[in-house]
Amino acid sequence: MASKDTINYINYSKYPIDQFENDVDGKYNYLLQNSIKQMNRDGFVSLPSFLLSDAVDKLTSCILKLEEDGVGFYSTDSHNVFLDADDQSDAMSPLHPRRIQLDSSKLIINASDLLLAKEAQAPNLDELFMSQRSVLNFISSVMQTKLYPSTDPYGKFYANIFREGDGLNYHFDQSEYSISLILQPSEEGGEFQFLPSSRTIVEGWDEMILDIDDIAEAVAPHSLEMKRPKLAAGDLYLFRGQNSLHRVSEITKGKRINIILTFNTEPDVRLNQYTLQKFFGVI
Ligand SMILES: O=C(O)CCC(=O)C(=O)O
Ligand SMILES: [Fe+2]
Repeated sequence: MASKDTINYINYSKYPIDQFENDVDGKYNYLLQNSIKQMNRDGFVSLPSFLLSDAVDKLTSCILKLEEDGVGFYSTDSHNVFLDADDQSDAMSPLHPRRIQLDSSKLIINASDLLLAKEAQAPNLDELFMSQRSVLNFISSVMQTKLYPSTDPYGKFYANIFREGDGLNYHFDQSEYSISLILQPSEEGGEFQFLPSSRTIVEGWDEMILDIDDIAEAVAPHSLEMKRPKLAAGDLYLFRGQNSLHRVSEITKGKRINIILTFNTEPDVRLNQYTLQKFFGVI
C-alpha cells in the first residue's frame, strides 16, 4: 500500500537519513554525530518534526477511524515493572519490584490490525518504517550495533491511544529499542518520564519505589536523572526501553496518540506471553 501512497512521511530535508550512502553535504554525518551525543548524554534521541505534518494528519485520522470502528484492545490489567511473571518464592519481599502490581490503561491497536486496516487507509508501517534501510541504518548507527525489526505479529509496531484517565505505569519494555512517533500529545498530563540505564538499579531494590520524587532521590547517587522531554506532534524519539524505567503519566485532558515501533539486536524477537496477554489481549 505504501507504494500507492503519494504522501511523504519523513521530513528528509531536516533529517537526511536517506543520504547514508552518499552524504554529499555532510548533513547525514552531522545528524548522526549529534544523535549519538544526545543518546550518550540523555539515554534517548529526540528528533522534533521528524514526520511531515500531512503524514501526522493522515496517520492520526487512520487511527481515530479505527478507534471509532471499535478496533483495538483496551488493556486495564495490572502488571509489574518487568512485564514478566511474579516470583512466588517466599524469600522475596511482597514489596519487591517484581511483586508490586501497577495499574495502567490504554487502547492498543496492534500491528496485525493496522496492516489489515484497508478501510481506514492505513499506510503499511512495515514498509514505511520497519524495513526501510534508511531507518534501520540510522538507528543502528546511533546505537552502534545492528538492529533488527521485531517480528511479533501483534507487537512489532502498534498505536497507543490514551484517553482521559488512562496512563501507562512504570515498566521496562520487552523490546530492547523503541521508536515512538508522536501523533497527538495530550492537552494536560500524559508526560513521558524516562530514567535511562536504570534496570540493574531497580532490579537491586528490595522495595518498589513509586513516587517519582522518591525515585529521583534513590537514583541520584548513581548520577541518574529522570528525563521528562516535551513532545509534540510529528516528533520521533528513540529509546532503550528494555533497560530504562519509563512511564506515561495519567492523561488529565485530551487524547494522546502515538505509534511505537520496536527493534532488537537479535533477529526474529517476539513478545512474551505476559505482555501479549496483558496489553494486547492475546491469549
Ligand atoms: O507512549 C509512550 O510515550 C511510551 C509507550 C510505552 O512505553 C510502551 O508502549 O511501552
Ligand atoms: Fe514502554
